[in-house]
This record gives sequence, structure tokens and C-alpha cells, in this order.
Amino acid sequence: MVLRVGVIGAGGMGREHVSNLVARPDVEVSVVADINVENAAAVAAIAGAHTSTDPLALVRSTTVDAVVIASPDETHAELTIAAIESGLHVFCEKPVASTVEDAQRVLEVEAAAGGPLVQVGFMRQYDPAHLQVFDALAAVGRLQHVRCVHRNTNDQWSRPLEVVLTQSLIHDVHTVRWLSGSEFVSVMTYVVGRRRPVDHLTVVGSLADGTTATLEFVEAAYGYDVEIEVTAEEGMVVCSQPGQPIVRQQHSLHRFVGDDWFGRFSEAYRLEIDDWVGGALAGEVRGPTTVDGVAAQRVVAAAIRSFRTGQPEPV
Ligand code: ISE
Repeated sequence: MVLRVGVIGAGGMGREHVSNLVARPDVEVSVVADINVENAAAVAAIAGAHTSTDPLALVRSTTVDAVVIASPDETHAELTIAAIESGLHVFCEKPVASTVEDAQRVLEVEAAAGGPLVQVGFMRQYDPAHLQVFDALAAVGRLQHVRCVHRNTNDQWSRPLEVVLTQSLIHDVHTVRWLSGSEFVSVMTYVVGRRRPVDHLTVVGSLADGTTATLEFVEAAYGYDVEIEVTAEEGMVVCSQPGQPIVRQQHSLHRFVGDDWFGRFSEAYRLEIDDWVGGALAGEVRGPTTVDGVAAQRVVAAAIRSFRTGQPEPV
């Protein structure tokens, strides 16, 4: 069987997903929709697909079995709901919605449609280096603390706290939930904002099983760098950029740090979309679900409240 896929959003993520989808013999990317006609045409050309400027018409058409939603964040909830109502399998980029209420609405519509149909793009859990951390945790006893450090290259970006949390730090929220198998119960937010609303962000959290977590984010000047450090009762597990040698030379020690998430997580993007296609063809969802999307959005909402009140806030 061939899965006929429509792709909504022809920006960087739409392009990445189409490039991975065309490598599969069991997928036909039939339509790429974007309000920007040139972007739609450029990404559609990778797959020999048609183009559209009307994403809602795409999800309501009978020419696709499944849809990838990689449009701007604020469109995710409405498009995902429309796709579920059309009976399509959905891969929705994170966040599944911009607010807890909208994420919850997606979950309700999905439940009313008879079960999970949506995989959410929390791709860290497909990254080989993250998976090595996950596997290594089995041998180090109960977790005490998870530290995630997330450095974007986009030094020139100036995003408000709400956007940094829903676009970037939400990945680390999911990483902590996935690695610990536990839920955040409260969070406290600290922001350094001297040159822009958020220069540096730290969210300190406590989880239901007693583990604590620090989630740190910065728009870094030097490169895209994502690290995890887990402290457990019998040892520690540390993960950083994979596949780059450490070079000692002329009284210094070097390791290459890349530019962006496309390079750092290319394998994770490939593996997550493979898993989604396999699930959609089998009529199931195998990766992160809307339940994960709602849970992460609740942590984000509490982190925003904590910044406003200056107090720890329950999730
Ligand atoms: C971006 O939208 C992503 O999803 C990247 O994975 C993340 O690292 C980055 O901070 C976000 O802006």
C-alpha cells in the first residue's frame, strides 16, 4: 500500500520532511500547500507533487490519506482538528497548539474520532545520542536530576518568553518527561533579559517521582548545541553533540559545533517520519502523541505564570 501524503508548510521543516518522505517507496507526496506560492513550488518539486495555497482544502480533499503539518505554530491546532475530522493520519510539528486550551481541544476531537491519529514532532526521542542516554539510564539507578541545555545559534533572534517556551524549550520539557517517565508538578522560571526579552532562560522543575530538572535555553552566538546530563543514584549519563571527534592540538582542545537543528538532528527527523509512516500504514500512532503535546504545553503555561508571579507555579 502507498500512503498519499499532503504537506502543509513549505518552510525549512516542510522541506526536511518532504526530503525524507520521498526516500520511501511506500509514500507518495501528492500535494504541498503554502500561502507562499514560490516556496510551495520549490518544495513540491522535490517530490514531483502538486501545489496548493489552501491548506484547509487540502485536508478536506479525498486525494490524501495523511498530512504533515509544518506551517506556523499558530495554525497547528485548527489544521490538526480539520485533518482529524477528515479521518486523516497527522504528523504535526511541535507545538500541537499554542495554548493548553487549544491542545486540549485537539485531544478531545481526536478522542471523539475514535483514538490516536496524531504524532507530534518531538524528535529528540529519535536522536541516536538521546536514545543512548535513554538506554544507559537502565544501569544507573533512580534518577535524581536531569539537566537539559539548549543553545540556538540564532543570536540575532528576539523572541518573547512565551514564544521561546512554546517553540524551543518545549523540546526539553518533552525530553525530561520521556527520560524520566514522570510528570512535572511545579516549575520556577528565571530570565536574563538585558539585550532582548530573553537572553537566557532557566526553568527549574520538580517531578512527581521526586526527580528535579533544570532546563536551560540561550540564543547562543557560537553555534547550535544541545546537551543532556542525568544524575542518578548509581552514576551519571552525559550526552552532547554526537559524531564529532575531540581534537587536541597546539595547547587546545577542539570539537566542531554546527549551525542549526537541521544538521544536528537530521537523523532524528528521518527516523521520526519513518516511524510516523509505518504507524499510519498500520493504522496506529507509534511516536509522541497529542497527550504528550498537552502535557508539555501545561508545563510551558506554568513556566509563563511563574515568570509573571516570580514564584514556583504548579503545573
Ligand atoms: C526550532 O523551532 C526547533 O524545533 C529546534 O529543534 C529547536 O532547537 C529550536 O530552538 C526551535 O526554534
